[in-house]
Amino acid sequence: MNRELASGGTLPGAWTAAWARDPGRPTLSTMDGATVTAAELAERTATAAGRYAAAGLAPGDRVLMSAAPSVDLVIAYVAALRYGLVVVPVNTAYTPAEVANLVGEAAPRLAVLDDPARVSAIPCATPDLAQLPAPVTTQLDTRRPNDVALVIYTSGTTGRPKGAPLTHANLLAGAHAVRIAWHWTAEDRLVLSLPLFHMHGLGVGLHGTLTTGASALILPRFEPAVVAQAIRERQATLFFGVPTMYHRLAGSPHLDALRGLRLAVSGSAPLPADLHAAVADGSGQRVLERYGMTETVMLTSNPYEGERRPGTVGFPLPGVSLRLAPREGGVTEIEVTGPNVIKGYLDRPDADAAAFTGDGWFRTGDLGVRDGDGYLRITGRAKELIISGGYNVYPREVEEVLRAHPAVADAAVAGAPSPEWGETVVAFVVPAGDLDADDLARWCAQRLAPYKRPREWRWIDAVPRSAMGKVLRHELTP
Ligand code: MLC
Ligand code: AMP
Repeated sequence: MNRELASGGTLPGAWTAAWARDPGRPTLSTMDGATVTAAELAERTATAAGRYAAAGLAPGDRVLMSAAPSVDLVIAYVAALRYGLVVVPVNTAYTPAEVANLVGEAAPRLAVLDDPARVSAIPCATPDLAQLPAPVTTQLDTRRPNDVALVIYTSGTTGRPKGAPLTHANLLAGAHAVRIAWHWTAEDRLVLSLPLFHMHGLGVGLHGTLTTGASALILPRFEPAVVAQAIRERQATLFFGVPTMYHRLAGSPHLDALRGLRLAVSGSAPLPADLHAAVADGSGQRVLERYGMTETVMLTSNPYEGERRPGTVGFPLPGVSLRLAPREGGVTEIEVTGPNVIKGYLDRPDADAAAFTGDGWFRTGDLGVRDGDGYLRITGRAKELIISGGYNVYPREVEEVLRAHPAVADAAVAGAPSPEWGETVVAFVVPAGDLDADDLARWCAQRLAPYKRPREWRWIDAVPRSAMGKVLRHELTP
């Protein structure tokens, strides 16, 4: 196996080495003209780390981060890792109740938020860390490969959220794997318009950039016109997006701008073959589709050189081993292992028992088959999950909120196909009294992030269930 994938190392170790190789290289930039060179990033993250130390945080403490992408957020994040903190990234769309739930679960010492009013139980700072005391000098970059760098919570299908602890070694293996596979070099310039609280934007976009010693143009949000302007004005070479972003680019007058890129990558949800074709027709760009997960960083990728086959996710990335395990009904589940894969969830032996095989392989919950010549095709999911615009919605979580409404006797949710979002959430409700969709929508708005809220409502007489009481989701027809 490639030495960088197998031997571990830490993210700050790789990043500071890259900065030292070329201190003058612009590493981060924004559309309003700000540029941060490698040397400046080294210095500004050291200063920010000194603020965490001055605030009384100690290496190993957790810090929750939930903010829109910005240079300040990247500095606060990199500084946290250099100081040895464990970062808990949280979706900015979460309601105060959802954030409070994670605060209770993760017990962070500090929250870094655009809007400090979103959290009340612990000290908060904005991404510029202005609320923290003046920096003190502190030790940096002392973490070891098997120390945890990130804990990302997934709501899971049952009970409490599951925390996936990703070590420096896991994340560095993931960053090197895509660096190697996509021929990423220090000369590359990535347009980064993905959120920085999920594996795609953080673990692929940002970590890949910093590990390679390349540069990223940070956009606060995805907008086709701004992405096109960024590609043209900054001679960007790379763009990474979820299928919804390609759908919006394809429906805009800005698709042609993708022509200027060296590589456009899609992931986090299936890229429909007709969208792949529309992007190719309108921009000449043959989008490279890859497959990954929070718990495993990236797993497979279509080839950089050679056929990028629509409807498939290609081959295992460097360092990743993959096998197809037979399941009931003649289907096969994708199981993986490698230096990129977590060893277990935080304090959840029940979840570990379900997610890992006896010989230590991770069950992805995704079903797949190989084409005759080895391309992996994802054919479905063994897990109960709806993916909307690249965000995961766990049906159980939405159902629990609906069932808690006093005028709901029972409820179930399912994903309906959507050209824009991939899937959208549809609710099937058995009313127990007078009830309309507006009441339920208001109820959900107080408790669930917008992307989890049902977009359509169906009134039914009974939720179809198995003898064991399990919702028969395939019998719910959106
Ligand atoms: C926003 N909305 C969504 C939504 N995103 N609804 C369903 N699904 C989503 N994903 C809501 C908004 O709150 C708003 O609701 C309405 O839809 C219209 O919003 P918008 O302004 O059009 O949306 P926008 O803010 O532009 O967001 C769309 C998007 C965003 C595609 C840019 O969803 C996004 O950044 N997705 C990327 C997710 C991602 O990074 N996933 C990676 C997971 S890691 P209202 O009620 O206000 O009208 C992973 C591993 C791997 O999966 O392999 O990568
Ligand atoms: P998350 O838990 O947010 O990391 O989401 C991971 C899940 O996203 C995977 O288990 C897959 O179900 C899905 N996924 C990621 N990339 C792809 C892809 N290219 N095609 C299909 N599904 C994908």
